[in-house]
Amino acid sequence: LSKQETKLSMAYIYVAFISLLIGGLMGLLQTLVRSGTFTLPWGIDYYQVLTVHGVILGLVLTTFFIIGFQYALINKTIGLTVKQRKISWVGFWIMLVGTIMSSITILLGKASVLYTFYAPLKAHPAFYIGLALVIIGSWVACFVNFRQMFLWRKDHKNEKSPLLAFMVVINMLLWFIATLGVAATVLIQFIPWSLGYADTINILVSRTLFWYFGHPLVYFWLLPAYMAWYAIIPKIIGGKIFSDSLARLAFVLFLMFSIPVGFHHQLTEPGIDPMWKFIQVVLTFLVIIPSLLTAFSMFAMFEITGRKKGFQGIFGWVKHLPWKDVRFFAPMVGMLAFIPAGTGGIINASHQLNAVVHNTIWVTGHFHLTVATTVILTFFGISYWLIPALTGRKLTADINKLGMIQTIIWTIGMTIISGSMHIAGLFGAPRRSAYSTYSGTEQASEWIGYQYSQAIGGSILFIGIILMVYIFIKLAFFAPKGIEEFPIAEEEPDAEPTPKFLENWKLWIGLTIALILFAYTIPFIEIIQHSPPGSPPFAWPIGNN
Ligand code: HAS
Repeated sequence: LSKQETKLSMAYIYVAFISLLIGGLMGLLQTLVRSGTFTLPWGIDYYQVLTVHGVILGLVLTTFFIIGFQYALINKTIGLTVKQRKISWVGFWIMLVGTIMSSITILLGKASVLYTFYAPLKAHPAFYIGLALVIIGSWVACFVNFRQMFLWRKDHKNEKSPLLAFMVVINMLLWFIATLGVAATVLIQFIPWSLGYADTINILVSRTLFWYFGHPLVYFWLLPAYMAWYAIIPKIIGGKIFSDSLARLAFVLFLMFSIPVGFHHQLTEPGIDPMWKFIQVVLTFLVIIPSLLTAFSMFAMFEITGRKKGFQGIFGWVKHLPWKDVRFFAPMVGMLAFIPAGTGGIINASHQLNAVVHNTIWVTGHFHLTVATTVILTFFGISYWLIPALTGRKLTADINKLGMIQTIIWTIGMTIISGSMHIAGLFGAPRRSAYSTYSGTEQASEWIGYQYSQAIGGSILFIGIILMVYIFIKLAFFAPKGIEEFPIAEEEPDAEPTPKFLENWKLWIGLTIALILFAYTIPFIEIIQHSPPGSPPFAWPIGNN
């Protein structure tokens, strides 16, 4: 990539790694507080720390890393025009200003509302304005990617678009449609309310709009990891993409089914007709299918590559995998973690079982396995080749070794923390609570051992974070100069040609909108009808946190 192209992606990636350090430190502090052995100094509040942790890692790190990575993919596959690149920088600065605004508000203790910012918790208006800016800045990235794909298609009539560019456009479409919901609640509800222009806020509407965004958000995190699994890992292991059509189909299914499912986060909430909850649970089970397709495709790709290399027997192909190459090892551990992580997701989505785990720390365990293990380990795996490829340096054998150690530390830390969260959740331990003996109740005494384990896991993970930041600095500034491969795989030569309809954007966007309207219109009208603003319990006039 050219110097300018590199600069753009690296700008986003710097913010991501700074976020990792700050957010990770907050995670460590939380686990220590929850163990009951540590009190936060200088009057810092537990929820302040928890908000920094969730916002900085869940929203800032992920969004910045993903946009930076995706710009690199677009530059490498279909290229960005100079004009589009200049516009991209505007998006970056808007996002950065928004991030700084929201972060300062949280650090000053004026926005301890957690990353879901549920009303009636109320933050300082700067927090919501900052969030709105982050979203608006990210829309710039969406439109740059859409426009570039449009221009490319104009110049390449009847050609299949490069797989990775297609995937980036799907992920940005998913993000754009999803963020319309959170932008609506922030702009129409939260900002006027926090500024004092509105006396009340309709809580159920705000939560529904949040979760309309909140679930596709998790697939916005997951899809860049899938981009690497489908189109980068095969090259690293010396294989080919198993099926371009299957990969595109999986991404199209994510676009259609990841949005109309937000109610599975609201299954215990009153005010939503159970029939619509049921419908959205059915749709949730449909969004599991593209992940099952992905699992099938990965196994097939590993096996075919292994057999071509001459490995025999049912599991002989496992031996050919380059276990000592961190570009493969880190994402592979992420893949393996996704088997229990996805199983946990299916448990959450099952209505009756959700009643057991909802609002317990099981859910926190679930997302430490999904986003903090599967997705983040894949992002680390991407960093090992992307950063040297961008900065013109080499991933040396020594850094590779450090990366392997980092992956092992991360895996141990996450297994301990997430395992103990899952178990404590089944014993009823609530999520989002600081240390308490709950007036000495017997049930709460069962949880404390698991809280110690979380502190041990958190401490191990913090060592992993320091090591990862060290590796990042080495790869960005100090590794020896050289050429590192930007590994993009090709398709199997005997694969069937990809059907044209998979690139029928009008069809997929039309179906996505139709599904969203089907799943949300009637329940949304009912929510508004049943909860006119101003009538508790759905709308609260007061509520400073
Ligand atoms: Fe989830 C809550 C349901 C996936 C993240 N989820 C959350 C929250 C987060 C989150 C952050 O239905 C908390 C939100 C909050 O703060 O309240 N989740 C699901 C379902 C899936 C799922 C059905 N979640 C994810 C992913 C996330 C994520 C991915 C982040 C990236 N989740 C829920 C529900 C809740 C929830 C409820 C609400 C709970 C409540 O009550 O509050 C599915 O998408 C999972 C499908 C995945 C699979 C796994 C496929 C396996 C693969 C790996 C194959 C391995 C190979 C390696 C090939 C079926 C692809 C083999 C190699 C060898 C060498 C052998």
